[in-house]
Amino acid sequence: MWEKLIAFILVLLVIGSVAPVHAAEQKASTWQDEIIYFVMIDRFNNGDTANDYQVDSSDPSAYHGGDFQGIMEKLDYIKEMGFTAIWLTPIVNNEAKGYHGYWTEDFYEVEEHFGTLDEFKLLVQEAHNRDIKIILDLVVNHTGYEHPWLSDPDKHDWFHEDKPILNSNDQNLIETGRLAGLPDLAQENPEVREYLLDMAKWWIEETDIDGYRLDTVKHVPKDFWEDFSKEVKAVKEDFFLIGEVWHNDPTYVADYAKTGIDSFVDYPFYNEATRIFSSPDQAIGKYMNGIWQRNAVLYENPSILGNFIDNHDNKRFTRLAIEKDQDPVSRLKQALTYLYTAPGIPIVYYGTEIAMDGGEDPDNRRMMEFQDHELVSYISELGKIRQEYPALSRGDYELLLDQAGMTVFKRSDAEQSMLVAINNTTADQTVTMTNDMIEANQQLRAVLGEGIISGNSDGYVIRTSSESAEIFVIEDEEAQLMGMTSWVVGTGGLVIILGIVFLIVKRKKVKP
Ligand SMILES: [Ca+2]
Ligand SMILES: [Ca+2]
Repeated sequence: MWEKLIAFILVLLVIGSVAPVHAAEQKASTWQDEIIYFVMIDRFNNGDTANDYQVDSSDPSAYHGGDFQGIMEKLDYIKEMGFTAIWLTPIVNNEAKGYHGYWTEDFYEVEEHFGTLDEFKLLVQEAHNRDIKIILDLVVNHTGYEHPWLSDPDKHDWFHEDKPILNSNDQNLIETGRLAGLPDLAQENPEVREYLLDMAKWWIEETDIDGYRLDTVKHVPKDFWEDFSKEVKAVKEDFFLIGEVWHNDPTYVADYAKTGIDSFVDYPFYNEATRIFSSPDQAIGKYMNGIWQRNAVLYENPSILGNFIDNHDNKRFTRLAIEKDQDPVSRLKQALTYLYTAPGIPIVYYGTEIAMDGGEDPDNRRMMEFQDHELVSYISELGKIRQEYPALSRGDYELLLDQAGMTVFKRSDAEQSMLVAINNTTADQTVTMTNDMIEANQQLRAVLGEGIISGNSDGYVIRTSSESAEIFVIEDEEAQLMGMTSWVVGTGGLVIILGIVFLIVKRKKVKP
């Protein structure tokens, strides 16, 4: 009986110590907490040479051999870098040379270079087993150049007439013209619309993917996207839609949020971030703060936008830095720090973690080389920090200090406040955060970087070396003290309970 009592007390103790952690884990899963790794399937990892049909790694426009099996083998690598979701380029069957996936030949078949439908399902399952979500790239604007429907007399009205998009301000032409000469689907035709909606729903039901990255959104009419969002989101709870509206005007991009698309790859963010961080001494604060302020007005939830510094359609960030005679690794560290601490979902393009070089498409799609690299560690560290401190993914953004090449901003939610200091200059900097920026009686504990900064009568003095960044959690000294007290009390309580158990057992033993 005593053994049972002891076991019961021990169970209570275990439950008591585990419960708070469990509660923290149960926070509502929303997409703003994700960190996305973007993979071009053909260029990532060749896990199965049996599907290497006409592979030529010396030709940048040919298949290089990457496939589902290769991604599966690297899921742990992706997970360890702190990513929680993977965006994959389209997997549908493409016509010859469609290594990138954007030249559809059959909307319902899997590209044979990548593997089979069953292999893809397994990839999704293996990702889910690791708490990684899968976002699939989907193209509904156009087909490949030689799609069989083009020669099918019954499908004549499935395409718009062949005309190029010569005027980039003519929205009707943007929607009905041929992008890069690609056959443009007529979504206003009810048969086409139904086909595309059924297809989009089928992939979710069949493979259990978690989201779509929608290609060429601005080339398809908004009323199609309204139907699309409604129908597709009804298939799976919390299904995520992130659209590509490639435009520099934030109001133009934001107008598509009315269609029900949750998020967009933020090109206005990309333009400013790459310009500012690809060389030192550029002003940061006012420009990046401007992006945030505009987004905060334009979007219901600006923290769900997708931020990036690299993608498959633009020169790699490394190339931008090289063109300015800069060291790409230190430039990337600055840019990545901002990417991971600013409001918005960080999206990292494969290869950025090894500072992969690359000019315009297709040079920006070189085959991945897996290697130890300081940026792999740096990204892992940033990922850990972003996951550990939700204020970075959910909190407000407040610019505190903005001087030539140096910025300090605060990210706060109801639970915590973080301070990010980015020294984008080639000199060491010392800045003081006055008590109207950060209240007195607090301390800054570095989570990227080292040490604790206590305040003095002037405020908090932050010293940063040239081209470096630090992230702090702002802690209330009083709260710290209370935390210590509750720990002491908690530990004391445990000692007392164990003492009682000990006495009871002892008493039982001495009984005749
Ligand atoms: Ca292969
Ligand atoms: Ca179109």
